[in-house]
Amino acid sequence: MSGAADETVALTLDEADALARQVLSAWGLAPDHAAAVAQTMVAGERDGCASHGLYRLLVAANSIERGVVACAAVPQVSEPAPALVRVDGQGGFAQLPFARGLPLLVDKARRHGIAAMAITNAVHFAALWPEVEALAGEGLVALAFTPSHAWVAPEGGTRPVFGTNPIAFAWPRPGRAPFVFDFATSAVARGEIELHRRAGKPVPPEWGYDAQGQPSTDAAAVLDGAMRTFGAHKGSALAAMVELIAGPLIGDMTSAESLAADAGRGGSPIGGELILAIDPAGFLGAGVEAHLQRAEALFAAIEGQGARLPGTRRLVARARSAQEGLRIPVALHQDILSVLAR
Ligand code: NDP
Ligand code: PYC
Repeated sequence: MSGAADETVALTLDEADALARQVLSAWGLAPDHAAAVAQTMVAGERDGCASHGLYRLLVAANSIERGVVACAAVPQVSEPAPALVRVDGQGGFAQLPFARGLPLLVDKARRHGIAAMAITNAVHFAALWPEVEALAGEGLVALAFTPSHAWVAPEGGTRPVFGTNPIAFAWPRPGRAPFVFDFATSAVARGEIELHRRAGKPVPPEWGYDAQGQPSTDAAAVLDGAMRTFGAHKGSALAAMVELIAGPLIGDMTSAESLAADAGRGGSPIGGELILAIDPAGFLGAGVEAHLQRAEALFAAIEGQGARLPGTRRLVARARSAQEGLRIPVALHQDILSVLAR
């Protein structure tokens, strides 16, 4: 431990998992949900994604407290078409529906070359990379999209319309970890602004507007106002795409509808997620290995000039956490214990 703001508590990965399950169970989550949700949060913390790590225990407890989550929901898996999987989350957290639909999605992608899974009616608070990474672990190319709550202004406006709407992609690499990226279409994830607010730190003015539509460096003011998309009109268009393909296309809510359904309770977004899985062997047949090797030349050209691949920071953090365990801020640890005691 060092100075007050930097003081940390050490946890092994197993201790973090046990703590997460304990908190989630104490808040009434059924054991299979608690296990799936804890796994995602610990993976986030392990990989250095603090905004979607153990901090999310506070977020999950808040959503449960506000009556947003069906704690013992039993996900319903169906097959609307030969290459489609639908998992109705029945109002529970999205992690268990993903796990329940995953084997069928993998099977369909292998049989048809491409398959899609829609998770609907689920509460989503998490990062998407664990899901696309799981599919790449099966040798599949994967994409995932989910809307959230209407917190983000379109480029050219200052009032929220879009969610923070992440897009994740994974590409399997022979003999090594997949190429993975996963980012919000907002300038930054909302969770990152929440962490700035907790730490009393200013945010860059390009992250958002206050409620009067003025650029602001006050994290709380931006949370009350509107976040901005990344990449100006380009991020704005991608945010709209996520609304469409993981909202109306799969029969679920847009971010504005999700926020309206929350009715001021302040819970996590509830709605849908679209996941696409593509088997490289579908187009490439026996040539699949040679073509995947050609992709390696692309990665080498990126790294060869000193640029880094997305995902490498996470993998370094993962290796460090495996060696050294986790360190979380004392204030977060105290807040988690308070939530456990409530
Ligand atoms: P970032 O802006 O930090 O971008 C993250 C991605 O960009 C990662 O793949 C990261 O790789 C990569 N990256 C970052 N810097 C570089 C660099 N210099 N060179 C190459 N690649 C780089 O993340 P966001 O704040 O946009 O999102 C964080 C998380 O929030 C995501 O996991 C997302 O899924 C989650 N989220 C979830 C939402 C939901 O509704 N469920 C809503 C919004 C966000 P690396 O990890 O290796 O640094
Ligand atoms: O950080 O923007 C975010 C977010 C929304 C839902 C889950 N995470």
